[in-house]
Amino acid sequence: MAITSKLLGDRGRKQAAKLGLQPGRIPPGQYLTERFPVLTYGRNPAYDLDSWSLSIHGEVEEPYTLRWDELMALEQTTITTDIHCVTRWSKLDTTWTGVRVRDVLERARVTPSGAFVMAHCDGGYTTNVPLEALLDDDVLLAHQYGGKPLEHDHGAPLRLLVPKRYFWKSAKFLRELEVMSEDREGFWELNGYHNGADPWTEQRHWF
Ligand SMILES: Nc1nc2c(c(=O)[nH]1)N[C@H]1C(S)=C(S)[C@@H](COP(=O)(O)O)O[C@H]1N2
Ligand SMILES: [Mo]
Repeated sequence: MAITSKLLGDRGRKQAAKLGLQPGRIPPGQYLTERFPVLTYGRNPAYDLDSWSLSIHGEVEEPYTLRWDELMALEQTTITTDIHCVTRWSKLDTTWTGVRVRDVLERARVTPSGAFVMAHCDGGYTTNVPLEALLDDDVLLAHQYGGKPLEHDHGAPLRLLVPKRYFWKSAKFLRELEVMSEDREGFWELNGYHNGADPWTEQRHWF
């Protein structure tokens, strides 16, 4: 395991050198891909934008739901960022458009007890993130990738984007943000993935 990780780390470093990237650009144990791999547990859930909604609830004073048109009417942000999957691919300079999660959470007025968030998706996938991590500028409810509507495989109509964590925290087919007072584990976290998911310290698995 350690040897594999070291080799892939060298691969990433070599790639970075060849491309003239700064050495710290690729996290340890990752290699670059130009492709955009698809990783979905189960099938893509069907959706209908007319009946679609996103619900914000839990440890908040004002739980609410947003219809698609309401979400689109909120301030939109475009960011370019690197993404890192625990299966060891990283992709640089990916461009996403959507609404800042911070804005959506602010409107719900999180109570002082709120400290973690569970993302719930169509199809049953879940993942948990500390509330604080969702307040960053680069955390989006993303509905466009590379200037085009998200492909279904990549989470249409809406996905969470948390670039600073391994990509399994970036929940596709997002339908609910549940603010929690205590941490609970989501789908992959319950199945052996590390709760933290920091690519720079390789928080990959518990074992
Ligand atoms: N709803 C849902 N979201 C999900 C997943 C999933 O299976 N279902 N897989 C996660 C994992 S493990 C990864 S690496 C990324 C993959 O995103 P991509 O398919 O757009 O590359 O989505 C994450 N979000
Ligand atoms: Mo993943």
